[in-house]
Amino acid sequence: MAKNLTYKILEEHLLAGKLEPGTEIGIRIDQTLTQDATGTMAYLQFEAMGIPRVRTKLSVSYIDHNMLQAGFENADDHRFLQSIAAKYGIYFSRPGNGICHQVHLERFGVPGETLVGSDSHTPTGGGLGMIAIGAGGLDVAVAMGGQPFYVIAPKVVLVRLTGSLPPWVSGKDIILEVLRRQTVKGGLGRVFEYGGPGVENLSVPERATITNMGAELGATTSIFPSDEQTREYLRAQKREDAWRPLAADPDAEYDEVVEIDLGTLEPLVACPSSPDAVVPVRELAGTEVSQVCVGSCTNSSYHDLMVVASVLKGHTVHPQVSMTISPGSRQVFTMIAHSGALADLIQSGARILESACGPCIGMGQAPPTGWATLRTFNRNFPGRSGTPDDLVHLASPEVAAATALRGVISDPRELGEPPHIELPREFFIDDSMIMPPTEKPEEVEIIRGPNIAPLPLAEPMPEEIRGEVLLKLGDNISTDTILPAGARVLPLRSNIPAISQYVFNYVDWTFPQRAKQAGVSMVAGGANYGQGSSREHAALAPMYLGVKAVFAKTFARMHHTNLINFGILPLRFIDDADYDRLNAGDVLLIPNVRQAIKDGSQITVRNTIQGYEFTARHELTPRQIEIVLAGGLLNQVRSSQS
Ligand code: MIC
Ligand code: SF4
Repeated sequence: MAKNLTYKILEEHLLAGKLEPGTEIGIRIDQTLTQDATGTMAYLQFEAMGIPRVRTKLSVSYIDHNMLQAGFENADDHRFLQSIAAKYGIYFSRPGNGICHQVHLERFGVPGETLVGSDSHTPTGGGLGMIAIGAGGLDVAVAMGGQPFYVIAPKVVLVRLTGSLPPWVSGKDIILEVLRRQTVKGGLGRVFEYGGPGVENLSVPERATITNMGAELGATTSIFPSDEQTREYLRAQKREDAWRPLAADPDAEYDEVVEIDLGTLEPLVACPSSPDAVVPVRELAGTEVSQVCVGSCTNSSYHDLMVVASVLKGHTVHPQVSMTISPGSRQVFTMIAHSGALADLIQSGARILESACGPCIGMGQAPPTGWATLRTFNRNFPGRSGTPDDLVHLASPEVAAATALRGVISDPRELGEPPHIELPREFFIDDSMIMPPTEKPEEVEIIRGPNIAPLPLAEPMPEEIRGEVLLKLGDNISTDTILPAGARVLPLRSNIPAISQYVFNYVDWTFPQRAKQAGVSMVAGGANYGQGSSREHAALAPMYLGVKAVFAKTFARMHHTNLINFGILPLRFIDDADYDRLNAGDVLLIPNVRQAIKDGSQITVRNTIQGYEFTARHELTPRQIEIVLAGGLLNQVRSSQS
């Protein structure tokens, strides 16, 4: 049977299960990546597994998120990560070397290989023809230990591209168009595979922008074929030997097809505060902004920054606008310096930040209250910028540059001829900031500062769960709402007792205290609960506070897995009326919960305050049932080793 590219690669890596959409499969993982905000926990978990050396082809640890060193915490974590990497066989990308996804694309990605990363934007690697999937740190730790990575075999959506992009329209507009049509819920259980004649006109960095922001669809991942563009990119990175051609069979079957004629696209913008609230830029033209930020793993390539520099050259950023530039990698930074574009940016008054996530994750540059900001990033969930009630717009580098010049959201097509920027024939290659692991692991001592707290473990699932519903929330609650990031909270990522004080901070700052008092508690949400990041802290910290079950209409993939990995039971409302009827403050009882989970997917729940019963559903695979009953994956891995 003719196969699509996704299933070809999955089949090559299949270790367990049957390749049928909707069923659980285990796949072999060739590469892993971590970043510093999720990495400390992932490596503490890896250490706890007692495996002497990673068993992947390649594992890389990046430092890119926790770069603001306002206290000792982040610096301590970086030391810890460096020593762990050396000891356990992991490459270490030093602070300053760039954002994990950009550097991984440049220096490590291999078409046809599998990559799991403790960051939701790991699918950036799909731009090179990889199956690259984001996951919680614990799943990455298990993959580093050579175990299969489990995922639900996806449906595959063909995004068929025809034609070519008009001037001033770029990869960001393609993915914004997909988000406009499919929404932040549309990718659940799906891989978006790009094909059609329009693909060959897109460079690897443009493709990577698209696969990167496919994360905002809630998709398992996104992928492009590996073709001459891929070869060209790898050649320019002096890695042509990593190339192999990969494509779907000509008559491959897909579960769904989305058609996009690139020629009809125009510059788009996602409005506050959801990446799918997409409208044409012209509809917002004239909206005043106080800030423009260029960067993030979505749009910080050499090409992206050269476009911005060419537009700004010889001009000054509008007096009302604070503009920031974060190059995606040291390679990009060096190249814009050599080309002179950096000087043009500095001269324009743009504020040059280091090569890191920076404002994307609220590590500085929080915008002023009540003012719109426009960013080339991928997420604009409420409060993520660091300012409560923020007004974050997401758009392409082209729109960002035009907006920075004029101080109001602007359509770049009004600027006349677009700059012509060629992809370099050779990128600047210097891997001296990537440290290989040591040959003598026994000589490496792990450095643990006071910020590294011991790992909390959950108790096995009790016989019954009785707890108060402390919060009832709406649809599309992101992990940024469950456990905020930002400059104050991120430094506590290796200290669960400390970070748990911030759970649901923007919604109800009394939550941690109420949860502690309650002992056992629950939370209820609407559709797509837990969308966004891979951060397992959004499950670990609630677990630490005593949350035992979360009810929702539907769950986002990574958060669903993270809840299970930390022994919290995710349950779906079968009937929306049961969601409507439930109130915060109700006390729910799930009797004989251990047996009920094993007996089938339907679980009877008693509302002891309102005096009625309803049926909820779990969607645990047999493997996940074992994990939840054991009180989490770490408990289960440990007991299976002893
Ligand atoms: C994000 O963009 O939200 C992050 C910060 O990169 C997260 C990871 C984290 O919370 O550390 C992600 O995307 O997974
Ligand atoms: Fe970093 Fe932002 Fe990308 Fe997350 S989305 S990895 S915070 S640049």
